[in-house]
Amino acid sequence: MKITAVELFIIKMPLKAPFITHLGTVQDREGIIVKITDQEGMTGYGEGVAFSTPWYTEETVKTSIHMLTDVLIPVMQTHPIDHPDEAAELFKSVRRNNMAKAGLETALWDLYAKQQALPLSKMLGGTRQEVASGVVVATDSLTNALKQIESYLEAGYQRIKVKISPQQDYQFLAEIRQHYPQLPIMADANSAYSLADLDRLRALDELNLLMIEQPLGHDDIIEHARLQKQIKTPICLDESIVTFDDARKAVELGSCKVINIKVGRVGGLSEAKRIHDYCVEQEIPVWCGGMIEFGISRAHNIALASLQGFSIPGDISASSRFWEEDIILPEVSVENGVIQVPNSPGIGFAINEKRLKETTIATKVFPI
Ligand code: OSB
Ligand code: MG
Repeated sequence: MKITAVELFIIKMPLKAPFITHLGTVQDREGIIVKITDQEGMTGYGEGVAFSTPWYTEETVKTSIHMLTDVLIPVMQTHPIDHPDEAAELFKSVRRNNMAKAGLETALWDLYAKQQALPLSKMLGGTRQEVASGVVVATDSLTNALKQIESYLEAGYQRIKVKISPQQDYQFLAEIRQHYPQLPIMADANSAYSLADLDRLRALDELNLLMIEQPLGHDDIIEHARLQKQIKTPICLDESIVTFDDARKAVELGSCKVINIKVGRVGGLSEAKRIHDYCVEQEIPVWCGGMIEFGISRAHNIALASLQGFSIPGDISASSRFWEEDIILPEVSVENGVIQVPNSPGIGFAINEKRLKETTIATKVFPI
């Protein structure tokens, strides 16, 4: 791919409103923007989606920077890459650190698609011209939740996801269900329960939820299989699916009926596509998860969600869901519940250089 440099930008932006889960609150988002340049001066962009603290996975912004700087970029310096699929192969010698890997890998995909003058969605085999958009409500107040839902429905979102925990589940959801009898609602527990909570979880069956995401352990597939046999609501796995093999084992065991695919969590677009292809074969619906991300990652998500198996509206919302001003141009926008898939080469969004500059807190450059 004739790569000449990799550049990292650590950026930081406040969220419009705190994102509250039982695991903690995100108020300021740090992220890593990866820029790869080729001999012709063409550029590809990726985003490392680890958080500042290890609440969702074990990675953080600091561990990602360490991995990129001391391990992954040095591998690229000694191994020329002809196709982005080779990155996953090259990085196999490094255990996990999937978000750091994905930051680089997604930048390679953007650059490769631009070199081939093809939209990234087409490059990945996507066929959808628009992707369905859903949004997440993450608050500990019912009043706020109802207010937010009202405004999201006005903005056209097709599906609402609500963060739940044993402190905030049946009553909270039942109230929302009462206000919106027909609304597609799903719940995300981020591992807030154990099998001892079977009765609480079974009670949710009557609320007609699309699915419940990751009720049990973040690394479990055995107990989820046990739980799925005892509740009607389909289980969707998020945290537990970190590799293609995790997806295969979870489907074989019956641990879930739906899978949330996040590019960062699984180490890049190549692995995300493999999981997608397998799920299509197994008739397991998938949707694209979100990481409170900036525009670069949003753009990669849109390209991925253009693949046929993404049949459920994902957590791909407008830039304005979280940000006063995003780092891409145009910003991601939702109209009539959908996001248009760009037709220009690569991710199909330009960098808002002014915004990138004003949100950057550190940079590093590596010649390749
Ligand atoms: O569990 O899906 C999750 C955000 C950060 C970390 C984990 C999760 C989330 C979300 C998606 O719920 C939020 C979004 O980006 O829309
Ligand atoms: Mg989740």
